[in-house]
Amino acid sequence: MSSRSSSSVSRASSRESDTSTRTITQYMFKILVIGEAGTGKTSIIKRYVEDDFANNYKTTIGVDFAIKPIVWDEDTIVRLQLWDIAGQERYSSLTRVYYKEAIGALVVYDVTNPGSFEAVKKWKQDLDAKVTLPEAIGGGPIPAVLLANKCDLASHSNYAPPQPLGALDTLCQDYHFASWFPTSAKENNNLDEAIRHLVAAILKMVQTAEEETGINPLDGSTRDSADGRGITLDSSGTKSYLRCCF
Ligand SMILES: Nc1nc2c(ncn2[C@@H]2O[C@H](COP(=O)(O)OP(=O)(O)OP(=O)(O)O)[C@@H](O)[C@H]2O)c(=O)[nH]1
Ligand SMILES: [Mg+2]
Repeated sequence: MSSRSSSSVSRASSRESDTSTRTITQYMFKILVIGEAGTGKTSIIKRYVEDDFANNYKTTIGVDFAIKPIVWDEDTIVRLQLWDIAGQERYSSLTRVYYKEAIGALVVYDVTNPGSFEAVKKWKQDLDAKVTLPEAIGGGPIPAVLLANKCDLASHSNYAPPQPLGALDTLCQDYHFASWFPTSAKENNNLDEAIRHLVAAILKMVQTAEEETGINPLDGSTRDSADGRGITLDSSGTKSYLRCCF
């Protein structure tokens, strides 16, 4: 899989003259999942993609991947390519390669591990130093959402993290997170909401740039040049993939 296709967009051209078919736009977003070892990155992805959870801890070696398609609305499908980045220090020299062409990130800490909260700053700074948005969307940091994971273990609860809420808000402001969410991969809490928030932020940027320029800011394609790579719905509403895009 080329790194280019990892953040590219498949765009179907409009077919206004053909009333029996309707085309929808498919986006592919490369999303990084980063944070200290043991905070629950692999578990979050497993829960989100497979709706499954394992209590045993098997550390990630290097990087792993998962794909999650989302029917965003009747005209839009988003395929998330989730990159599960190992948290162990020994892999840190590889992150520049892993981060290439990412368009969004989930930064995870473990609410029962204060060290992992402190490390969020390091992960976010490293992320911002190594990957930026395409110039066509203005450059700058890629959208990121902070996940306060393992909230099922926070004793005082309602899934509130033990860190003072003010501290989380300040961290978000100082380190440019779009937002933070208390999550539990174990109890499937707030993952959909957090990821939808991130995807909404990315889509807004990409679609605004497309509307202004007519050009896909991620891969430079125009609607016409990408014709045929989208999905057509026939009059019965059946989906048919015209060509695989990655
Ligand atoms: N109680 C609870 N345990 C969790 C949760 N998420 C993950 N865990 C557990 O935490 C441990 C580590 O989870 P992983 O998902 O492997 O952590 P990771 O961040 O991928 O770790 P590395 O791959 O080493 O970077 C495992 O034993 C999981 O079962 C959660 O939301 N609640
Ligand atoms: Mg892992």
